[in-house]
Amino acid sequence: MGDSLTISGPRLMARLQTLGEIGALPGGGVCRLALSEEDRQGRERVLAWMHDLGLEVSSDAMGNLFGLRPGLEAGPPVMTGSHIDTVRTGGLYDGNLGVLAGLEAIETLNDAGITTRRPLCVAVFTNEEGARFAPDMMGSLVYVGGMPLEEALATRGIDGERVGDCLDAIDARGSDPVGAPDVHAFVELHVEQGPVLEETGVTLGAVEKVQGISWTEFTFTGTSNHAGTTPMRLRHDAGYAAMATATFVRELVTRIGGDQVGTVGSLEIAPNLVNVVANHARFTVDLRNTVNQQLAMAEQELADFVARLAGQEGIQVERRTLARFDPVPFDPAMVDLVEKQAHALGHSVMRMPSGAGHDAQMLARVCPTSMIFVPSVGGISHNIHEFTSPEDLEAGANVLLQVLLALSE
Ligand code: HGY
Ligand code: MN
Ligand code: MN
Repeated sequence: MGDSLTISGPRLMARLQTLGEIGALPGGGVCRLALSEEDRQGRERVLAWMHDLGLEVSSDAMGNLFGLRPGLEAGPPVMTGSHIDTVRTGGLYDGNLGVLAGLEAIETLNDAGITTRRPLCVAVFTNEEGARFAPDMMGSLVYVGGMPLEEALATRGIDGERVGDCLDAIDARGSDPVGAPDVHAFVELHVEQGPVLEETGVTLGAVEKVQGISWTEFTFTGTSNHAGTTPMRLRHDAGYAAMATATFVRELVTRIGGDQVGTVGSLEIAPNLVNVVANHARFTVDLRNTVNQQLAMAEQELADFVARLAGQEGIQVERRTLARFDPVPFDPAMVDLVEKQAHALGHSVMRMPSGAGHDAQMLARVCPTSMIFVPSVGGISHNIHEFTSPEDLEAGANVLLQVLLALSE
């Protein structure tokens, strides 16, 4: 059933553009931080589309949203979806594509008058990015029971606000419980956010796993002092120590090689003045690898470096783990299904890991899961110039439709 069905590319593009207007940045791109006013407006827009499509809408205590399309039979739904929160310099597609392609698949089935055997569900997971409130994938992690709800609600963001208060501020705290989902299977369409598909000239990715993620926040405390009068031997320079650590991270990941990556993406030093030795530095280190044992080795080398540096520079060190997820393999049968449906539609497809974290890695804890990737032009994402061609978006959404149909029969 539904082999000849195709989604409407223009309708999908129109929704992506409309949603992209919420939180639009002056020079292009989107800023829709989790649980912000822009997130509230984005949720409202998506909920309106869910209602327009006749879906049964619900939300849980973590603010995750669900649009359910009943099937001929009751029972656990086949689920798709993603997130609509973005980083500060987000694009049109990261997360948004997975949600809106899910709605597009539903509308295509509505137009064709097709009711699937199993129910279908489109999910919008809260705070996937983790850019404001760590860890990332927080909403889906709580949804699958991987993080206690109370712990998530008590989490303070980079602005000091609590998740629970921010959920309430945008009236997003739903009534459904979290922690024991009943999902038949989950498949997420997402932009690759890397260069592999484009460099390889392949249209689609059948994602086999998500690499391990390690986020640590370091706070260094030294002694502020006069930049001119303080001999180097008497300095306890928190700013130097932070930047020495950032340099070490680059050297470490270069030495490890393979899939190892490392990023110092946020850094603040105080008092941040030209003629004062910094007494405070707070920064984050994002380490990732597809091989957990190598990731653990990188974490250990970083810890050892910081301990040595603290002794040499005479600074105090506090550290906080913001996120730590092992690599997650996806269900081989689901990866086969994505590959098969891509081939059936005549698209080139390759098996690959995901460099980015995704809600799918959390759903994989409770049901068979995989992902469909489409190329990112220039391999860029978390950048206002993020772009994927309409043709590739359409190809990905059509494969999503066929995978959902195959899973729901
Ligand atoms: O950090 C990530 O990989 C994702 O964008 N949250
Ligand atoms: Mn994403
Ligand atoms: Mn992202």
